[in-house]
Amino acid sequence: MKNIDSYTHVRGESLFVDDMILRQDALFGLVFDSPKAHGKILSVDYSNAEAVEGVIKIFTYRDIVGENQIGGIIPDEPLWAEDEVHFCGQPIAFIVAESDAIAKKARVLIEIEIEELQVITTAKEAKEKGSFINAPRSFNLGDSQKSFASCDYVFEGEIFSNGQEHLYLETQGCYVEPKENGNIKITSSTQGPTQVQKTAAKVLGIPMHKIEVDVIRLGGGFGGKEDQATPWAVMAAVAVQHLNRPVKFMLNRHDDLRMTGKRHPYESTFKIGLTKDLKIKAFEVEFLQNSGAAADLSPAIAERTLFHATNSYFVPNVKTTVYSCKTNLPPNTAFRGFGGPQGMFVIESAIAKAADELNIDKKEIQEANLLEENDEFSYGQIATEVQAKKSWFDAKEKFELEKLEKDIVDFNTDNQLFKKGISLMPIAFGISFTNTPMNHARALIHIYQDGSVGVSTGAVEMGQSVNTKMLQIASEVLGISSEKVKLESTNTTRVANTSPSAASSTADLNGKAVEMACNSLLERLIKVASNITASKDKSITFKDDCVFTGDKKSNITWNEVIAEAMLQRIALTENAHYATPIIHFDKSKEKGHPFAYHVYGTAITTVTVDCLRGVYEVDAVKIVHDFGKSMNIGIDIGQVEGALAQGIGWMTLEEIAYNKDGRLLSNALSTYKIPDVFSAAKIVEVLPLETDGHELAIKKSKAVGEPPLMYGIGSYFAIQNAVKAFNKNYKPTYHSPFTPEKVLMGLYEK
Ligand code: LUZ
Ligand code: MOS
Repeated sequence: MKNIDSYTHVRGESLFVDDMILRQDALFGLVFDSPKAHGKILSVDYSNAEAVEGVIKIFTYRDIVGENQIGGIIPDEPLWAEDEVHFCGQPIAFIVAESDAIAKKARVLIEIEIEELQVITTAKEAKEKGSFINAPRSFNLGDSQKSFASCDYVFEGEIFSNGQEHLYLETQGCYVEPKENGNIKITSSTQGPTQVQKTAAKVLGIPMHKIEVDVIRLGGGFGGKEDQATPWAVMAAVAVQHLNRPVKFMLNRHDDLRMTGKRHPYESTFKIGLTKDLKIKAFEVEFLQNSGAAADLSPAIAERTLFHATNSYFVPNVKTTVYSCKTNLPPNTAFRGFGGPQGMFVIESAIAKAADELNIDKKEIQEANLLEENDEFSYGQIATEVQAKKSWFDAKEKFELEKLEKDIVDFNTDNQLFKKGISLMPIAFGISFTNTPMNHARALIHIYQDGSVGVSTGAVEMGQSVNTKMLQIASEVLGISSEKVKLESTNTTRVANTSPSAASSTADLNGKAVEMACNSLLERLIKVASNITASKDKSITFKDDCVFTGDKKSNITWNEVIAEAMLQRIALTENAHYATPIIHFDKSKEKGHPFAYHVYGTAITTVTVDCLRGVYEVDAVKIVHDFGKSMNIGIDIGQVEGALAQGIGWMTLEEIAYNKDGRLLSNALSTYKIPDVFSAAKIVEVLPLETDGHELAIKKSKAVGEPPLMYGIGSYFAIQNAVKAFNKNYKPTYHSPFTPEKVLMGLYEK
């Protein structure tokens, strides 16, 4: 089944926040933000800005009726700064005017005096100065310290991975309208409607039931709208509370880049110990996460880094520690993979370093340590239904690795100025929110009396096609055609208390709830149908909009059954709640079974480096991926392709740069490069691994949003291998992104 939004998408008819028709008296918002990364606010003079004709009001923390607090995990972040600022771009005030242009004109007239304080921009600096978000976390398995003594080889090193800008096509934004009796309706481009509702209620000092949050769809989220869509919606809501007029607030690209957090940069140090037969016996890492100026989701992201620190390998002795380091950057936040990619890059680098030192191929170490059935992860979960080896050997065989390698050797022998490189990248990614209480969802299904069906869930459509999957489930379970089913917007008055659409878990959690609700409806309808057809309940099924008795199609239609059910006063609405069974985690011991299951796969990446210019092309990425039993292979392969491009971008081109004063230098698309059509892999081949799927995955179709991003890590090592083929003196470093500048330096390193 194709994406249900494709028709309106290609015609430009799909609605986003920015397409909403505004009330005639609507106003427009704009943030005034800190020009300094750290300091005391001595004075702010709004008088010239307020005098601009068409400026209605400039809001500050003084206008907040409830609490000036938006921190989700830790209450450490004000909506608007009070007397201190902690990052460039930190919101201080909110200008509401009759137009965007007027607000912009007013913004430059605000005068601020700041007494500057010391600025920290790197995690290392923060650690040296003892500047942390919270206490460090540590996972332990076996005894790494003791095991190093009995290792044949021990290597140490330093790793850096840079942040990443989400660059959703649609910037952050919202439209907020006053309703009667102080009620407020927020339309927001958010992955977390409940987070917006809850935070708005707290800041406005009103109960949650007075706030309705509606989400039509997002033009991309990638984690950037899990927590960080909230402040903008809350600011507009504060203005609506005071002015009783609608406020629209879309960030322009420049403001969005400057004010929002990104993927966390990590600085890490590792120690890896191996035996002669290349088994990794011990592994220690200290991760320094650059969290930015407030917690946001950093503690949860740090935790996921620890969960994925050994990727798809079994290591019997592990000690991993992560520090969430407080710096004067915008609070960094969720980004597809949620700390997992940063963890995996470190162990892949450690293995690469060991292979370099031992003068062997990296894949020999990788292959010798792949997870097997019943291996234990450092956090106590026992690996089952493991596909690490199967995907690895399938990839080698089906994509003819030996031939690929030989072609590369031949090419490199024949060519002086172009060199090719290849690498293998296995993945194992845990599915579930690592915070167990978040793993739940609900669905509300109405069957209307004409037989058409409306489905509401907590799932947010952000281009990942989750609505298509929800529709597929409803139509399959009820046995009706997809035209009979409509997906409603995501709305807090229809489905309440939702977890954000995140953690690759949205289709699993919400899909299971849809399945349960539809099954309950079906039970009732089967009774009605069995009466009409005078046959036993057990023999009744619904298919193709008709009633079947046994295997025989009856002449009774779905619509007739619904009409009869109405006459019999049968409830045609159902609400279901799903909470993932089995999972648990004990933070006091750092042990448990946090994930419903893991997703596996292996990618083979080949690249060509232009050794005069340092530029490179990704020739091909060939992937064997564990979809389980995909319920929509077109959508799922689309997710693999998109995630791969994003992962390659993170590893190669995308370079976030702040100066020493904490100002974002890569603040436009002229200075921040994401992969375009020319730098995307020339060939992407995706072969589904043949497996039975997993019971806890919706229709046995495994989660697919985040895991394939980490295939992109393969591009880093493929480029390294090409550089090595050109320059025997090249000393590999593990400092991503591997930009053309760095490649060029490596090519001519003496
Ligand atoms: N968000 C979250 C996530 O709140 N918890 C998670 O475990 C998670 N994992 C991946 C992406 N977003
Ligand atoms: Mo996320 S990184 O919002 O799944």
